[in-house]
Amino acid sequence: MVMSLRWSRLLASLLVFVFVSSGFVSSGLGVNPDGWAAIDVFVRYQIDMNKAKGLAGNPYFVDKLTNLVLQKLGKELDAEIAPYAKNLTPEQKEQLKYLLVSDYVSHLYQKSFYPKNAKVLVVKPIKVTSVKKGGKIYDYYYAPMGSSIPYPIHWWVQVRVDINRGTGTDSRGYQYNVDGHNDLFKIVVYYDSTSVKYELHFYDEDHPNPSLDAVYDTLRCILYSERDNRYGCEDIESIEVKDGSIIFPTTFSTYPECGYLFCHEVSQTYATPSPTHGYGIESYYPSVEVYVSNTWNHLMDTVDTNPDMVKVWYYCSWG
Ligand SMILES: [Ca+2]
Ligand SMILES: [Ca+2]
Ligand SMILES: [Ca+2]
Repeated sequence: MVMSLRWSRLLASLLVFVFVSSGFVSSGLGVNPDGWAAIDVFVRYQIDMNKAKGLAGNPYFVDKLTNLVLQKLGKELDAEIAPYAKNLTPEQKEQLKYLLVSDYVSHLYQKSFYPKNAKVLVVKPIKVTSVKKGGKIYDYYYAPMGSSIPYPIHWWVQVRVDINRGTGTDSRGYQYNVDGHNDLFKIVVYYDSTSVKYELHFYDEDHPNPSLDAVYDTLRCILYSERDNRYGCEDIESIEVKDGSIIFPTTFSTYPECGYLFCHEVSQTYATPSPTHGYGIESYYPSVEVYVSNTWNHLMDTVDTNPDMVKVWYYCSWG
């Protein structure tokens, strides 16, 4: 599907507005707001400047930009989603706008983290066995690939309902009704001698509310016209490993929430309706496990935020 001109123009104006008005940088670049190629160049430039200024690790990066967009351009977004959102409540429409914008900012931000002169591997996990243990079934997937990537991550763990569908309530009391088919079906690995970026491809992601999910899938696949749409709309998220640490750039499921005196960490669970894209760093070790569906939109951590939910385990052998 080809992105509509209206979407192109809206996003172009959003992005120009966001990065100029946020005060992160003042750019002298001439930008044609109708041209996606020019926008991509412009945004990459802005992100590079943020990184150079040390703002890349701000845990509120995506949230701040998202809220700024919603505050200033909510009406334009309303007009964009209106044809698809007739059956949604006003609250769901607000959620939808937040989800779409935060996903888009996060997407562009993640694209800036590629090792220079990277070698590339494409790995597709294959199911090899199911094991029953303690009344639960564990599916094991295997992805053999000889390589010399510097920080191999072998274990990727996804909650089963995200693949097989299901309904329920998560440990924080959020309800979900998801149709599944959101399998981690491909991992694209970009690496050089000192760092590696894992780009995780899921067939889809499911908002816990099916009505909202249907509209969300449709709009994402208009927005990202190159993505696989056989089971909804493909979701792509990435992490980076270097200097002995795993970096979750806008893909961390935990974020700090601060009151007047203290901050505390919020560990978001699977069915959190509007997840906050956190920024986080965890230690790398060879047997580390990455929980790729701590939230339904595939925010992650090396810590499981849904220990009560059944999992599927993917094992990658990197040779
Ligand atoms: Ca789905
Ligand atoms: Ca979906
Ligand atoms: Ca996602």
